[in-house]
Amino acid sequence: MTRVPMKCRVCREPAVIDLRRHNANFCREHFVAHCEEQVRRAIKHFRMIVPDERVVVAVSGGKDSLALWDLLGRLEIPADGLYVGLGIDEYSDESHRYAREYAQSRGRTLHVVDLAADHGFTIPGAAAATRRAPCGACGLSKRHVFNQFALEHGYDVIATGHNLDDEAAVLLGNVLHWDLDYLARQHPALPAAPGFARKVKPLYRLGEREMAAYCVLERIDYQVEECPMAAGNRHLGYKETLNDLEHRSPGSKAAFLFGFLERAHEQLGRGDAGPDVELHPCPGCGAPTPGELCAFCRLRERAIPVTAS
Ligand code: Q46
Ligand code: ZN
Ligand code: ZN
Repeated sequence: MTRVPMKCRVCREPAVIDLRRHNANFCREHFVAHCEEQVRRAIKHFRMIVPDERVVVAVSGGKDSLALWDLLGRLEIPADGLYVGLGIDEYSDESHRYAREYAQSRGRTLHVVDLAADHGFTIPGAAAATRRAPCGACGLSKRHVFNQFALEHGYDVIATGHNLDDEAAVLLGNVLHWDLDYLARQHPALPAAPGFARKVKPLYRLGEREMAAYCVLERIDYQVEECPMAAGNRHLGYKETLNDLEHRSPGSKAAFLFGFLERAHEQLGRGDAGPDVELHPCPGCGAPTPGELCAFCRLRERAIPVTAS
């Protein structure tokens, strides 16, 4: 049987990728246009970024954040990058190199905050001291550093590279545990609040495979290795489950996530701290916190200091 070559849905030229979810194949040019369109729609639908706002992209050196930075450039949304050094041995050094090389090759500004140099600890050191899964300490540290950096440097918006697969996996975890607080806070655009910059996820309409293809087609070199501390991260299991489902029934992931955003999220409120929780500046770093020291400062106090590790 001869194989019929795939043709681009738009121009009928040979296609380079098939997207079963969209029931479409695309050539390189129209695949890039498709990615651009999905990001444009996301930004417009949730008013993620309005003209003249200052945007900082959380750049990890992986495919998603570099593709996001690139796509914002295509949409003529100027954005700087921020790389956070987590101190995860060669993995962090390499990731930093990919982020730096992309920034240099495109003439973009990449800021760097290094947990070891700037805060005296690393993620492995924090995980060992707290005896908890490293991803918890890592996520908390990244959120804190991005937010503080944005506020201190006058950025209005923090854009992260979370894609459709990431968001659907997080949603599955939150639904399995019926965690209403997390569900309320799961949204592609979290508004700014006193002490917090707006946080947006312009890639939530694009899947992991699309982002990898975008980087390959646009010749963006990225960190392909998985983080060595990811083992045991329960989201990986949720992703596999959703991939099985998607394989059997293309479009399931998008239906799950988009249905939640369109039909369920509003019923949950916006997931702010609520009127009864009073926030005050953390004595260690000034970030708003309901307790004495904020969670980041407590982690920093408990983590094994870099010099002793
Ligand atoms: S970097 Fe950090 Fe991820 Fe590594 S330790 Fe976990 S959260 S897996 S995105
Ligand atoms: Zn085409
Ligand atoms: Zn603090």
